[in-house]
Amino acid sequence: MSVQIDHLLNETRHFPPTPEFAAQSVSKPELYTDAAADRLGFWADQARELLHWHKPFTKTLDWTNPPFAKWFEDGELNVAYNCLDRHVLAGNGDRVALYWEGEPGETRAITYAELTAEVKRAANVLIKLGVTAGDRVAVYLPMIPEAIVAMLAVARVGAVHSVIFGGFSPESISARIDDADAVLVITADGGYRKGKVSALKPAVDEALASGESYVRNVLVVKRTGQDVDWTDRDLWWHEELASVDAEHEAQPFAAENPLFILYTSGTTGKPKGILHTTGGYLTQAAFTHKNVFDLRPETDVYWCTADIGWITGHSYVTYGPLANGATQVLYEGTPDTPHPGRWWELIEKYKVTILYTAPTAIRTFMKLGRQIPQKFDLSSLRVLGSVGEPINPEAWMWYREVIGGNKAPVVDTWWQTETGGIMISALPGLTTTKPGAAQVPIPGVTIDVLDDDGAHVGHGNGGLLVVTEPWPGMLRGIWGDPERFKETYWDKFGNKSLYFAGDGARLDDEGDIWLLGRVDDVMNVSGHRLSTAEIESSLVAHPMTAEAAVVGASDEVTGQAVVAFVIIKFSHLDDTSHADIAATLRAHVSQQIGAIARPKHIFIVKELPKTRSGKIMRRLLRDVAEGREIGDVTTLADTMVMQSISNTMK
Ligand code: 6R9
Repeated sequence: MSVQIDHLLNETRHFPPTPEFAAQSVSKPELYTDAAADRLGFWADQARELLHWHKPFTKTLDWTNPPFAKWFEDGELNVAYNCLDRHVLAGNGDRVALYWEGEPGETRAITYAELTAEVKRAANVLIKLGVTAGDRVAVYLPMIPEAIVAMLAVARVGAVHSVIFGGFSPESISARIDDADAVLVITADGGYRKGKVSALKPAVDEALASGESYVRNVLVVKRTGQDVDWTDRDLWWHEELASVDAEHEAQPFAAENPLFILYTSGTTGKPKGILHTTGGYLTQAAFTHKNVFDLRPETDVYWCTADIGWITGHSYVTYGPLANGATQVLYEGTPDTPHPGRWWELIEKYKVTILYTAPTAIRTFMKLGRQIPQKFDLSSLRVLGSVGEPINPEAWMWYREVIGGNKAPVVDTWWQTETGGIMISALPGLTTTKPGAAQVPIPGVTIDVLDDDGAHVGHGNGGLLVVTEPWPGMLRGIWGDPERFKETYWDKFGNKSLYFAGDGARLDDEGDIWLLGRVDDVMNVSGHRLSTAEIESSLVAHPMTAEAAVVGASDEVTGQAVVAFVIIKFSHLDDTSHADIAATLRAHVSQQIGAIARPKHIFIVKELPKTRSGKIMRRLLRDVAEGREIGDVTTLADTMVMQSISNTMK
């Protein structure tokens, strides 16, 4: 980490908003002063201004039992009504909500009136299938409009969605279905990725094969038309939607009614079901989407490239943009299909004004060269956002110059599945930006950088990133595991109201925040969180493996890459080559967890470096994986182990 800090310390470029941008900024400087003067009053104002409350709240925050927060507790609202009906009632029904583009090239423009009508029917289908408020519904869909319709329909009837990323394996699907006791799964026959049809329903079938879940029905969207197996519990989405009433009146639910569970990797093997509720979450999603992207819903065309299987897809594809009545692009496929300029072609075609994407994508495009984006007219772009991992100053500058034509401000946004919405970011009309820094907490959020003892580190120093006060979009818990919720996030400093994010950060001389990456055993590969423990347990579940250690090694494009060191049982070493073993194990992890978790490299070793108490020293393995001089080995039980590992790799 010290190399990175030195490098960032040399970064002195500053980009103030242009006078024209500042003059028309959606965000006014009073946001900061108002929030500083009365933080809770500020959030209450935002909640009232940005959302429709069927029953107004009178209480803003209950924090009498930390870390369990209640926001806007006595208020009632309907999330889907806020994202749909009220825009239609306000006369904006003809505004396009989604410009959808399938990977093979089909297009659909869906207005707010049409989206509302479709969600009403889908809500009636859920009711017909016996889904009631509080029930959990799993969603396993590609990036098609029905994914958003499904989420909103679940929200509309007060049920709870658990969206499972389309790349996850049957085992990961069944673990999530079981953990949440889901009663319904919404999926598709398949989807298009990289020019090919990928199967989805067969993965759901396999996940449900044991027959032990509470799932009563599987609702299947016809996307690709491929053959699928069919059982009594399966129903076609289009047939069901056609069979129900078109009208559905949204009922209000309490502000703390659960909205969704989203699983994310932690430091142990078992993914955590992060729980979010409605009123506070939607307030923060809408507030940040409006102010961080300087949104003008009447004229902007917004595009967030995240998949709905991740939190960014929840807050900045579904909830924030639709609550704000924005027009957005939704794209099904990969950036390089059928040609490497596909994204830039879409921006030119739909005249996208706001782009929100991840550093790993930017670095991939940098590698391909600026001549590809330069073939397209990107002059409509006026705000660029980055999320998911630290953005290095080179990638930030390339994004600004090549994609933003040197005029569109870049905002680097730090947040997490747990925080629900953006927490640290420049506001493009107000903040002088610095390449590589997330910079300042958004108005109403309080952040500090502390040392291990909980003391403020001061300007110019590094430490641990902490949120010091509750915020409206905060997670309300880990599904079914309140103890793990407390231990993971709130026990670090012995003060139950300090939230420990798991990230390292540094304050520069001006007090701006620079994120430095995770400080725990969580890796960040292409902006996706993966747990070393989860991949290790998958590797040792294979009969060939005796022991395994996984580290995240720096990678030019993906930020980090999964590198595994495994000890193979003697009985398997004789007749199989190392290359074959590695290939088998990579396929095994891919099958157990999903392709994103597949190790980039697997090294077969005789021993692993361990301390005397038996802890694997991943720091040393990371040195090896990154080709560095091996660090201090004095705490190793056997100091020769590293020599032996380095020899294996030569
Ligand atoms: C939104 C999202 C959260 C983790 C987080 C941190 C990393 C996200 C970042 C960033 C540096 C940024 N992270 N944004 N690091 N700068 N702008 O990505 O949520 O998938 O839960 O990941 O991602 O390490 O702790 P999630």
